[in-house]
Amino acid sequence: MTRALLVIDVQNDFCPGGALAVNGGDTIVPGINQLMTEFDAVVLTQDWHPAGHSSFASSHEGKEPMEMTEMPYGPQVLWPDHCIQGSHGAQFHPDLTTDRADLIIRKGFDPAIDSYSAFFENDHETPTGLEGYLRTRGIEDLTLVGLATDFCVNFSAVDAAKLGFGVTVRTDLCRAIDLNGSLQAALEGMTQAGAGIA
Ligand code: VGL
Ligand code: ZN
Repeated sequence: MTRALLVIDVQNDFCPGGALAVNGGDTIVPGINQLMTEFDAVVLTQDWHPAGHSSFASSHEGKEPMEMTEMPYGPQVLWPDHCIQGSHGAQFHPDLTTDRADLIIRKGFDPAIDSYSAFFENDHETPTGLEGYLRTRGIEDLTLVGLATDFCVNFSAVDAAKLGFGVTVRTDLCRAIDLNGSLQAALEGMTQAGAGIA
């Protein structure tokens, strides 16, 4: 069995002081670095938006961050501007061991579609290419850690389980945004999809 560690969006903007800071986002970094040594492969994801991205509240007249909007692909939370390509906020947390990564996959670069999942954009059909990468490397089993539990980790875990990978989410090495009960909903959704919550 070939096992990969999938490290979701451990970037400055999701850590304290960042544009979309997740409580305690930085506290998981040492544990993630340590866990990397136990896997055959390590993949990092990086939220990577062009300026003016359609998931930003600032791109929608009269909308505030954390309000909802309707996109052609369904409901979408509007976020503060974050993880803009090339910015400091889009860089990995400075203490994250990026040297151990075999692959860094960027997502959210299409101005018109947000991408929470490491596998598909939020239309649930445009692939990022990660599935093919993992399959061609013979990877069958995934452990997920990172930010945020209830958005990018959640969507990645559910998609991975649907695609037939064995999935474990190490919630001790994840932190959540928790918007209107989104953490509880995510834990239930991931369990229902067949992901193991550890
Ligand atoms: C994320 C909101 C917007 C995440 C990314 O990494 O969970 N959340 N973009
Ligand atoms: Zn984003």
